[in-house]
Amino acid sequence: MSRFSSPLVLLLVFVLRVSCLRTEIFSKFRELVHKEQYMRWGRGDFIEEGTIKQPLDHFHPPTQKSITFEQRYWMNSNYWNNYYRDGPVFLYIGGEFEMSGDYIDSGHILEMAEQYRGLIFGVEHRFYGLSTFEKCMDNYNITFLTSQQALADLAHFVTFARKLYNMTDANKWIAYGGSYAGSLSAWFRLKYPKLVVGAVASSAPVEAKTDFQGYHEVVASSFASTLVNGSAKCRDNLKLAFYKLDEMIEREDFPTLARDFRFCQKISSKNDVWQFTKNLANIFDGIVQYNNENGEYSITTVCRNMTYTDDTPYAKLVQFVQNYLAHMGMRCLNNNYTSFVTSLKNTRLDPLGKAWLRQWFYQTCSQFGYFQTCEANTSCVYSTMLADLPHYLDICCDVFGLPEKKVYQGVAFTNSDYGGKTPNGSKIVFVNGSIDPWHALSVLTNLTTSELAIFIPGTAHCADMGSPSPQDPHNLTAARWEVSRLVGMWLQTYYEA
Ligand SMILES: *[C@@H]1O[C@H](CO)[C@@H](O)[C@H](O)[C@H]1NC(C)=O
Ligand SMILES: *[C@@H]1O[C@H](CO)[C@@H](O)[C@H](O)[C@H]1NC(C)=O
Ligand SMILES: *[C@@H]1O[C@H](CO)[C@@H](O)[C@H](O)[C@H]1NC(C)=O
Ligand SMILES: *[C@@H]1O[C@H](CO)[C@@H](O)[C@H](O)[C@H]1NC(C)=O
Ligand SMILES: *[C@@H]1O[C@H](CO)[C@@H](O)[C@H](O)[C@H]1NC(C)=O
Ligand SMILES: *[C@@H]1O[C@H](CO)[C@@H](O)[C@H](O)[C@H]1NC(C)=O
Ligand SMILES: *[C@@H]1O[C@H](CO)[C@@H](O)[C@H](O)[C@H]1NC(C)=O
Ligand SMILES: *[C@@H]1O[C@H](CO)[C@@H](O)[C@H](O)[C@H]1NC(C)=O
Ligand SMILES: *[C@@H]1O[C@H](CO)[C@@H](O)[C@H](O)[C@H]1NC(C)=O
Ligand SMILES: CC(=O)N[C@H]1CO[C@H](CO)[C@@H](O)[C@@H]1O
Repeated sequence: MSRFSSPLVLLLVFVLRVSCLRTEIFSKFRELVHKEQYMRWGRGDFIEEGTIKQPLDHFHPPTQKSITFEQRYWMNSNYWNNYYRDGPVFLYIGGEFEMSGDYIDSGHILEMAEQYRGLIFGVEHRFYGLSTFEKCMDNYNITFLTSQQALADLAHFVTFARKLYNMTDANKWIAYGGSYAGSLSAWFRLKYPKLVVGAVASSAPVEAKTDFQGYHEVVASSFASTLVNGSAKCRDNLKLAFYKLDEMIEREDFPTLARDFRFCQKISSKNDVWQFTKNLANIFDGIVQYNNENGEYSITTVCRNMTYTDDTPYAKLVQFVQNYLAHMGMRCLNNNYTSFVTSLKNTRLDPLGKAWLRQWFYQTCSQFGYFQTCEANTSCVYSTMLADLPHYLDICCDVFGLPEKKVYQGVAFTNSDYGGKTPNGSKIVFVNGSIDPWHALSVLTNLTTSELAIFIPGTAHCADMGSPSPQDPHNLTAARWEVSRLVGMWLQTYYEA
């Protein structure tokens, strides 16, 4: 199993998987973060794996021809107080990634399971990992990849698990998740208050938004934040470097750009240029989003590299990107837009369960938007080539046949169904870090006495979900304490709206 592999082996695996999609850079980084965290904190608990049969469509009565699929789940019962059979149950909700038992073998959720002697379940999200089925990726079946269906899967799972383990109302459930799965956690409590007594929603972008300018605005302020060794100079130098880069693009000085940024192939269209600027943005986005959750690259390293005394900002950027590519084992930067779109259109099922880009792109086109633009009237530091919202919308149309109007409608429906930044729920805690670009779409203020916000200065995406470490800033430790305290309080209450 992956938990025993060495970092070197893992890196080799990444190298082999290099096909350098636009977001491939981002996925590699995300995966690395997860593995590093796991290698550092995994407990090696005994984890059981199982599957549950789910209907593809929960909202229409089943017929002879109704499609079902097997959804994977994992269980960690090492801390469960099952002697009296009244222990609480933590439901770790899977998001847009392949899940595994590793996810319920480390992190704050384990501390809470230990503290409250709880059982932990982890449930993989439909259409990700191996919770898939033959032909699920075609343009018809993928329309059942919605957050509403995912919540119904969870509701079915809770009912199933209660029966299987002979649980009663004395076994109180807590929903738990981060990022998109953090939104699911909040929404699960909102829509199914009789199944979970409370929810922890870490870095949850509960507001859907088509033109998500805020992401790159937070990235800019994170590079300027002295809490994490950023500075105004660092942010400004990045901006100057990208300004120069835009000038070169304007002049069509592609030979120089190709040499400086190690292009894999010649730029052959305006779309490839867009892909190139997106690739660069992805490098820095990953570093900010996972700041200090990954060993090598952080805002500290970027800002050190971007502010030393010699050289122009552009030269510093070139140097940094070259270092980064070498570190990630990438020989070159693949800016082939056509191959990117082709891969999004690929409906073949990945037998290894690693594929997630097509699925996630579908979810953004149909429900969430979240398109991370870089408009000139914002503080975004990157190339303004990325300003192009219509470009993202074209991809939705081209790949899934979803015209612009449908994208906007989907986003509006999501906000009306769940309530955007003011979900009308109770016993939900929203945890956010000031450095994390996603906090711009989350709940940052207390909405009511039981819908609470914890805002942690200086931390990145889902930092509170990690295992406690002596190096943690005081405010992160305090946030975990507060989450545990609230969970403890909710466990004393009844199931209620
Ligand atoms: C959807 O998935 C089912 C089950 O695998 C498959 O039989 C069907 O061909 C797929 N596509 C459509 C359009 O129904
Ligand atoms: C649940 O109860 C049934 C019937 O009493 C029993 O056979 C079964 O072993 C129990 N399951 C668990 C997981 O305790
Ligand atoms: C800031 O830089 C110092 C020195 O490199 C490092 O020890 C510290 O962890 C950094 N702080 C943050 C929040 O990244
Ligand atoms: C840039 O960052 C890399 C990676 O941490 C580091 O090895 C290198 O020394 C840095 N360069 C400068 C000039 O700070
Ligand atoms: C880009 O990718 C497409 C589709 O995979 C391929 O046909 C084309 O040759 C590639 N272009 C370059 C310049 O490599
Ligand atoms: C920035 O400009 C875009 C159009 O380019 C517009 O839609 C958006 O509202 C503007 N944003 C702000 C903050 O002014
Ligand atoms: C919020 O939910 C409560 C209880 O379900 C309901 O009574 C109330 O009218 C709702 N408020 C709004 C603004 O929708
Ligand atoms: C929310 O309320 C709690 C007290 O219940 C307080 O400690 C916390 O600082 C508040 N959060 C915000 C973001 O104001
Ligand atoms: C952490 O919170 C305390 C208040 O509890 C505050 O005084 C301090 O400035 C915060 N630390 C950081 C790094 O923001
Ligand atoms: C960027 C941002 O929205 N920051 C806000 C985060 O939440 C705190 C506490 O509510 C506000 O003071 C910040 O303005």
